[in-house]
Amino acid sequence: MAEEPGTVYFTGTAGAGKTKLVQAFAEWFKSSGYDAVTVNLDPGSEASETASDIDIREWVRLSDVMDEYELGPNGAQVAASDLIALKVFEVKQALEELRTDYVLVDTPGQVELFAFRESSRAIVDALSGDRSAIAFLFDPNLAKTPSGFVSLLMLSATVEFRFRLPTLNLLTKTDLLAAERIEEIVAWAEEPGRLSEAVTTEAPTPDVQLSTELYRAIEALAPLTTILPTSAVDRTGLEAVYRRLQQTFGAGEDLEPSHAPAEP
Ligand SMILES: Nc1nc2c(ncn2[C@@H]2O[C@H](COP(=O)(O)OP(=O)(O)OP(=O)(O)O)[C@@H](O)[C@H]2O)c(=O)[nH]1
Ligand SMILES: [Mg+2]
Repeated sequence: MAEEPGTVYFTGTAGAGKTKLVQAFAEWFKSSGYDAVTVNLDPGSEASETASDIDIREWVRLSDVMDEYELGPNGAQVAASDLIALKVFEVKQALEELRTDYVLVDTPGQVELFAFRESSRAIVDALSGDRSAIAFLFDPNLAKTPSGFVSLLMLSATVEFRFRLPTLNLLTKTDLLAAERIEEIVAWAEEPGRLSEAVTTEAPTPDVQLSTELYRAIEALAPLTTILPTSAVDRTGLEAVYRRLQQTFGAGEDLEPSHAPAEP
């Protein structure tokens, strides 16, 4: 077992599939014979409290914050994200009691809460060390149009810029997409020319300067980008994500299974 576990923060727009992917990935780890611990950092999560090994709702719960501070759900989310930072020591202690190779962290529903609050940076710094990464989830509902894809690419770059952590782009819910659509989205990530062409075809703009600037932005972002197709339903791509994470953490090799894989 590595000295320090690899910690992966799953983030993305509301409903992108964070909670379900964290759970599917944890199950994949277990059935492949590796160790993983799940942490829920979403105080408003509706998932069952037993679904994560460590759950922030033990300390901070959105409905309580709404009542106590007389806030609506959005204001309460903002207040809760700062209250979570005050409980990070408790979370860290709980984590240290569960020695593991990987920590999979589910983050609050709205990406801007995780990306833009200073408290998130403090939480990430406190919970994880050098072996940390972000999995940025592309919801296929948005990612299937060229303009939606570009918007997510920019959001992912913003998250990477805020946290300065290696960021993996994952397309989620691929069981809902036809194979050609998945291929097309993967190609947009890998070939900026195709993406720019698709954007211009989708919404031709008479503003030449805007198209040129947008093209430049895409060219700057896209060559650094790949996107891995995943599905929490049929488990597509989970092994590929694991291999990419191992490379990111500089481990290169796969971990030795810490116990025999479960019999199918
Ligand atoms: N078909 C399919 N549906 C999925 C998959 N992953 C998630 N979903 C569905 O998408 C919806 C949102 O999934 P969640 O995992 O709750 O997404 P989330 O990003 O955690 O959502 P919030 O925390 O509310 O922002 C749910 O209805 C899930 O059942 C998937 O791989 N395939
Ligand atoms: Mg969720």
